[in-house]
Amino acid sequence: SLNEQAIRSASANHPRPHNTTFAYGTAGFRANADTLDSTMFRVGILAALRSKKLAGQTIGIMVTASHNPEQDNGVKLVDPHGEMLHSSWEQYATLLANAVSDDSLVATVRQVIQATGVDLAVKAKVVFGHDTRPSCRSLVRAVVDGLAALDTDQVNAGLVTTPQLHYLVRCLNTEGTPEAYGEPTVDGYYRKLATAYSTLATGRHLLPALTVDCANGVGAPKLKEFLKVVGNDLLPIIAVRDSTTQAGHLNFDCGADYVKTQQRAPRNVELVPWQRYASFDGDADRIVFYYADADGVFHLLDGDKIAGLVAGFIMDLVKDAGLDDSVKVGVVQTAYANGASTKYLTEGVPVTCVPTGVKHLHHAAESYDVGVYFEANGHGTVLFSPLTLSTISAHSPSSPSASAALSNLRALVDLINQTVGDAISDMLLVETILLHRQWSPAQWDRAYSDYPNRLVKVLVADRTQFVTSDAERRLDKPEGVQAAIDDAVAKVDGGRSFVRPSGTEDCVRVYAEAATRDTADELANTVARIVH
Ligand code: 16G
Ligand code: ZN
Repeated sequence: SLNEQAIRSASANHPRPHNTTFAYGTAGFRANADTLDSTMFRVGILAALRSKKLAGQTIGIMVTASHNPEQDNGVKLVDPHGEMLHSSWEQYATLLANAVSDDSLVATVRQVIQATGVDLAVKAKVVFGHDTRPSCRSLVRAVVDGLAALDTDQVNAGLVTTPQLHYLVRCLNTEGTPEAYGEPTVDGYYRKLATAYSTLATGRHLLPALTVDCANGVGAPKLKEFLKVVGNDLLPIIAVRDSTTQAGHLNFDCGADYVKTQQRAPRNVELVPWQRYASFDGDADRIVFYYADADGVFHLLDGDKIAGLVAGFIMDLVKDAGLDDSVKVGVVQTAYANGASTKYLTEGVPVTCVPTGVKHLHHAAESYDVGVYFEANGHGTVLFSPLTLSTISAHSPSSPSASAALSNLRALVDLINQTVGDAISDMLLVETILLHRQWSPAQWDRAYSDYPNRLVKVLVADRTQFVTSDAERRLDKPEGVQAAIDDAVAKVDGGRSFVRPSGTEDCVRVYAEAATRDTADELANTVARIVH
């Protein structure tokens, strides 16, 4: 039964701030850390309910605000297979977070139990972790109080990257089954990746070192822990922006989001021409690569470039292994993918476009035998369908070269974190491919040239008035706006533009692409004026 008194008295220690409403959005709850204590407590309760609803399977809680400034924090829930919380439960997260008093919280818990058919007799199990933000310590305590109020079995994963937490959830729920994903410890995660990477890298001619900007976040200590396991001789890496103890440094003038949106190297990182660089974001679930040419011009290798590199490599392995009749590769993108990447990919593979947000990409990728998904911002991974996994493990190769391709394919399956985008795993994937191809970043970049593009933010009175369709590429509302955008686009050579309400900020975003830098800027400004 429900211990209402336990909830009520614990809730009294985590009062809800007035004049704030919370919404569980595409990336969970995210706000200034000072406002989040009650929300964390309530997320603990929700995770316990979710676990009970799913027959006591382990649910994950990650306390992080990713690339947001250091003073923010946030929290997201992870479902048993290591994927994002099912969207049907987001409304309950929002309801609980906004209950105005201890009593109404209890009533809301009752309401969620009723609506979802939770069996209170089931013991709940939850694993939780956090990033390097100074606010995490007290916010995690609030989560624990929420878990305790429902007498939950807890696993404290401590300081972890977001994808490590997703990995742990999947491992804990599959341990001892035929679908076992790995040893449910962070050490097990390192060993799994290190073994796979060693298989793929051994015997290859080493490339010059990769410099990794860790965004002064959790990726720094975790990358170093991994390097101890894998050893430096197969993976020469120089970690920079790796300070997690100095206040205000997290994500500041560095990290994947900074590099992608500013289109420049982290501040004070001097790019040596033609060398490889990569940036993680604050919770290490995104990565972008870049380099400078001989003139010092910055070149970004973003999620689109990664998708092309990865899809091409996997298709080659599948073919060389003799599996190209039974295993089909597909790519999933969003409307933000550069048009040049879509054109390039479409020549070789089926490409699907879905709305922004990891859950949409992940879901669409599941419909391919091998689904490669990346957002342009550097979040992405590769999913192998269950049938494909058994095909790969049962296949007997017909030649020594087919056999070599097959072992590489098998190692690749282990190298890739299939629960969610993972900066460390994606870094290893890219490094593996460059090693096999013996490519410099410029050779990788040669596949296609990005069309000039511009992203602008427009503040509007009410962004909920903006309703999109066709994977966010068209505006159904406000009426007439799409027709005006179409007119503007038609006047520009190579023009493409779309408008969507942000899921994380109170604004709408305008994206525009065109044949030249100037016309792309102009188109973005024209469309911004149309929606304003
Ligand atoms: C969230 C999404 C990210 C997306 C971004 C777009 C997840 C875990 N994260 O951070 O994938 O790129 O939102 O932000 O789904 P926007 O809606 O403000 O443009
Ligand atoms: Zn992130």
